[in-house]
Amino acid sequence: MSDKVVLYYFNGRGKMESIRWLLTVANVEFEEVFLTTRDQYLKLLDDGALMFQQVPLVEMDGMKLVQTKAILQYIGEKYNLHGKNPKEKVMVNMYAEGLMDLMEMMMTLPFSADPSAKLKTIETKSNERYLPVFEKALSGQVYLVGNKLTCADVLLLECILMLEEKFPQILSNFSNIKAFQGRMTKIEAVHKFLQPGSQRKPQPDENYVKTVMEVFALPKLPLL
Ligand code: GSN
Repeated sequence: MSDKVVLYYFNGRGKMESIRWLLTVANVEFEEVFLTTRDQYLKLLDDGALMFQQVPLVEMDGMKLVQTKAILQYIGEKYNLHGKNPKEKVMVNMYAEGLMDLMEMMMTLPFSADPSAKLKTIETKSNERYLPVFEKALSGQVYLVGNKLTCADVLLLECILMLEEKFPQILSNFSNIKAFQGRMTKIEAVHKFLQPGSQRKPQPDENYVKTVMEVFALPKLPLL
């Protein structure tokens, strides 16, 4: 196995996008193998590369890593983006888990029976449950945890950018989060990642959904 970091996933956001974000902020270069056919997935299974028969898969440091949260935690620990002590680490994890719950709802939109109802739920929960937490945490603070950039900040940025794609005004009542977004997007690696042609993926389209359905031999939409 080479020294390179190699990501195996679809050419789309899904569960891999947070990993792409974190590697980018950690200034780690990565290559990607995009799954486009069922045979590619079957080959990974055959090779024993997928511990639970699932992607994301990240080849890194001589390991074949699966499970998104474990991968994020490993990268966070390795690049000092996961808090300095147990109390900071648990805060990073709490924020990260909340953000992943919210982003997971968004991820499932193109596979849902009633995306517009789901979208409404996402908007309401963002406004009433999730964003107030971060607005409060960022009051008088530059970063969410320990006055230092962590994985929680990276996930928050990913999440709010995703929310704004669906609800352009959503941050209008959350001035601390908006200011945070302004600061974060000035980080050189982040700025570059937001430019066209970077490894950041666009919102899922029909082609992405079709590829996922084919690779996993799923019967038909809606799945959820
Ligand atoms: O977070 C994780 O990495 C795991 N707990 C779940 C990973 C997962 O569900 N992967 C999907 C594709 S990404 N979309 O949700 C997957 O590989 N599904 C195939 C299967 O047979 O479960």
